[in-house]
Amino acid sequence: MERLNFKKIIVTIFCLTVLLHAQNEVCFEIEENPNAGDPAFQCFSKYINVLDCFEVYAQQNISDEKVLHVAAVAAELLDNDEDGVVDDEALFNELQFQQALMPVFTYDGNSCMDEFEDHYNGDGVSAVLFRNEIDPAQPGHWGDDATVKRFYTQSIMLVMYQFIQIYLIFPQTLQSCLMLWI
Ligand SMILES: [Ca+2]
Repeated sequence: MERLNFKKIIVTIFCLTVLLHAQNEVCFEIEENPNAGDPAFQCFSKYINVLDCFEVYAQQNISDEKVLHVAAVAAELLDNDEDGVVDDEALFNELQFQQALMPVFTYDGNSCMDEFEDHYNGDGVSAVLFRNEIDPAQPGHWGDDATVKRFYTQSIMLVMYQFIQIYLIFPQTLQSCLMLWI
């Protein structure tokens, strides 16, 4: 039940919104897609593993700059003190457990997105990004860069999904926990 410290996770996520810097200095390298043989992932050629709990998959024609920006935003939000460890252990465990990932497509409804939707059977995706939604020069700026918003959507929805699953199985236990939080 410790993994479901939901209130703490939500508070942490919104606090980090305030702390997000205009630019970050996290360094990543783009790797080859480690799951290129999986039909759901075969159209992605760029890959970054962020802090062992969040993966970024991108199509070949997404610029390296944009792929690195997505990873850097995720890293900065997860590890605001930049010590290489996710600041919130509960959130780390949840993202890792769900095998959270962010697919980056060139545009909505393209063939890669169709393949992904047809073959992906996991629970680690709650949001996607498109090429024209990413602007490394204006991180988080409304109308220009949706990376921050999509990452929050992803994190919150994954935690909510787990929250609801537990509620369906152990409703009384969860209600007791909620009473303690109030
Ligand atoms: Ca940290």
